[in-house]
Amino acid sequence: MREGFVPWPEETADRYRAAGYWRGRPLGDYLHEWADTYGDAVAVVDGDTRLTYRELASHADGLAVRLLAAGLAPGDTMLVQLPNGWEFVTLTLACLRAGIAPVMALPAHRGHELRYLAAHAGVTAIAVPDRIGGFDHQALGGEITEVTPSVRMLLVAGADVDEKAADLRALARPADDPAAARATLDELAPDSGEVAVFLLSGGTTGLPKLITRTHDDYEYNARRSAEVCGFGPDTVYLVALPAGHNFPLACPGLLGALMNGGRVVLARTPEPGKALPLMAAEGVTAAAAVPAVAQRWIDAVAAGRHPAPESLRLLQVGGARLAPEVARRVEPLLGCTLQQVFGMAEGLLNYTRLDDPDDVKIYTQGRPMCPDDEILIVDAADEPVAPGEMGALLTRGPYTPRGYYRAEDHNARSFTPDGWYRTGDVVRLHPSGNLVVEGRSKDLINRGGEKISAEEVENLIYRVPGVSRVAAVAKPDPDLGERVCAVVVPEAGHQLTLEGIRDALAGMEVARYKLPEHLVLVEELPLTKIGKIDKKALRDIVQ
Ligand code: OOB
Repeated sequence: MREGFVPWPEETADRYRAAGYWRGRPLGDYLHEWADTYGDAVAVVDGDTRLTYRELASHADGLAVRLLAAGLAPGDTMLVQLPNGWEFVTLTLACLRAGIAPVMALPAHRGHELRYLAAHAGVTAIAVPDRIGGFDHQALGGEITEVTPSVRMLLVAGADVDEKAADLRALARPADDPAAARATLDELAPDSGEVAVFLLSGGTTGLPKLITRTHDDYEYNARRSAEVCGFGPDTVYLVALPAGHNFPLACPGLLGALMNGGRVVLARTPEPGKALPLMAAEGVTAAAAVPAVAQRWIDAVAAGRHPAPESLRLLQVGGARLAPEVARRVEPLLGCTLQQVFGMAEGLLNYTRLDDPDDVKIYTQGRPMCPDDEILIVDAADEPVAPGEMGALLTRGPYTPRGYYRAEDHNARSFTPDGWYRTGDVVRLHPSGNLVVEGRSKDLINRGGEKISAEEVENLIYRVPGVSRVAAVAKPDPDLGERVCAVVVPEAGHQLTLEGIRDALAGMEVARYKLPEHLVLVEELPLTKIGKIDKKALRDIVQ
């Protein structure tokens, strides 16, 4: 087992196996089963590229054996930063086949994030696009390769690959001897209890934490989600959120669609002007959105800019609070069922069910998907609150890991001694048995579903000359739900501006979505009775 991975206790693991949640097969093992079952059905659509199940399996196998031939090995880790496209799907499956665990970075990440992730996960390879928009990902990938001693390979997906890098598209073609490749990969198949993928935590700490998801737990995650969402061979699933996020990856996401013979349609952007016509053209039946995206789709249809995609049957909305006023408009305007999803990369998934009454679908965030998801709603002393009262949500279960990767100190705070994960969410049990998310105790900013650690932003702003003290807080926003507001005490004689602070952070190569969008200058920060910065008071100030 990988060092730094926190396993479930053995008797709990036995229970999960006995209940059939954990099947004891690595995720990559399923690829040929899908290909044998669904053969010539189209599995992946990315613009003009269409891959059948058979092609997907042979491309992934070919890529997997070439990665191994190039010196990567089962048990390795790869930093994956690819936009939504067939290369992402093929590479992820190739990694699963070869027992290489991808670390799911976002296209928006920059040097600050990627350097840390590469070092912390000890990756041996990095996969990036050549460029997106004006940004040269290949150059940054090259720099990180140079400064990270463990990295042996830079893979680039695009038309313009440097000599020093490996051409991902060229490697992702069928193996010269497909049967031998398949046999080799079957032979090397990892143990199902090993880490299959590393997801990034929404994070409340200065640096993001890595979440270990095993083959057993992640396969169940996607399989059970697909069951709850009624996925089958007729499902045409749209990936419009960044594919490395848990939601579009496995809730049920692209994995859940592939497991069931469905079709995965990849969109580069969730922009209504692109996503809505794509859904109509490809006959998309199911899509996942964060509330900010759902709202834009609804608005575009309501304003008559685009017709509602007739094929759409299910819209899943999660990642941040969905206002009931928006929830109420989904079914009438988009003509599909609304499903609320309250999930986390750390595991626990709550879904409203497709046949729930309207008030459950509109006012609640659903209930756990697994009968063995354990839920506790507790007060400040970790004592259960009375049913219906608000409290902090703790959870354990067959797809909720027992610790972050290589994070002993942090794990002592985020998990109780008996393995409950402290979600940092404040919830209430609705009389229907569903959960309602009322708020959170964790110190982050949820910008349109993208989680930003306040501490991380504060540490960065402290490096800006002229900053004496700083606190980062969420400012409510009609479009994105929240945006980052920096509350700063300047040093005497310094003129600080929002632009100046943003430029300084951009200069530190921080992902753009984390840069503050509001600045409030104050003479001092309010403190609580015990002398900590009073974030609640600050949130009231920046409202
Ligand atoms: C999803 O995963 P993460 O890891 O980006 O963020 C998890 C956090 C939750 O702890 C909660 O604070 C918030 O995002 N959240 C919601 C929510 N869904 C997530 N807050 C209110 N209402 C909701 N429906 O965001 C994620 C992972 C898998 C599926 C869906 C979302």
